[in-house]
Amino acid sequence: MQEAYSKEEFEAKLRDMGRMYHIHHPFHIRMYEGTCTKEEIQGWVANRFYYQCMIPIKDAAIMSNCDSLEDRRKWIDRITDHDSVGGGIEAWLELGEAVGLKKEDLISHKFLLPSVKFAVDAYVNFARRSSWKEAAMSSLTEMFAPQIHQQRLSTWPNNYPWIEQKGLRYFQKRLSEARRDVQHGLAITLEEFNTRELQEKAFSILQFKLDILWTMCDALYLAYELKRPPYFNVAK
Ligand code: AHQ
Repeated sequence: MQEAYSKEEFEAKLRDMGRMYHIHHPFHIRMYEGTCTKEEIQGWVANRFYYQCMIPIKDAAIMSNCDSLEDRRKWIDRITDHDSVGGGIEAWLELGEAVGLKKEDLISHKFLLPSVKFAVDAYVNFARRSSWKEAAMSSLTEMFAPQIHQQRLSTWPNNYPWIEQKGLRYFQKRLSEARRDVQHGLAITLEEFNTRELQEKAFSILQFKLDILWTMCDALYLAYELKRPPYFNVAK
């Protein structure tokens, strides 16, 4: 096995994988270009709610595997960011209301597509069964997240004037939280993935998480843009 990349080279290669981030998925491109229909936006909000609900479960799984007090003290912030009163889960419910969805339809996951559920559950189960350090570095897609949150904040008001502005609080909130998460996640990754073999493993883990985000967009594209939801052509 070749020698390890320097920390700078390793970080640069991780960041270069951003070319596969779901900001480049046709569904997201249409979203910020402003050509999504109300139904497509609602479908995206309803399906992403399942992802948001499972993030704290995923992070609790990492906590349960983490034997480092120092790292648990930081990682717990990710759970409170979502679960606390006024936190991310509540902010996403406000987003749901702002796009015209009923709260009970979000909470019941009435519109959750099977492929979205499978992708999200794959992420949670990965976190449960992996070492806490491998699961921690899988969150590094958030290196690219501030850009996508800012893009929504900058384009939705003009593109989708029918969405109440207060619904965008979630994206505003994530700008700083994602940056804080990445500082911690990147420090763990650069420190712990310090052989070429471990660095190659890190690339494959980040690819797995990029695949999860991309697959979620594929499911929405199929169901809402191509109007081919599961069983569209057979009686359910
Ligand atoms: O809202 C998002 C969020 O809370 C998280 C947690 C983090 C993780 O632990 O994997 N990833 C993540 C992401 C959020 N929003 C996504 C988006 O496009 O709005 C981006 C996503 C990520 O990049 O992983």
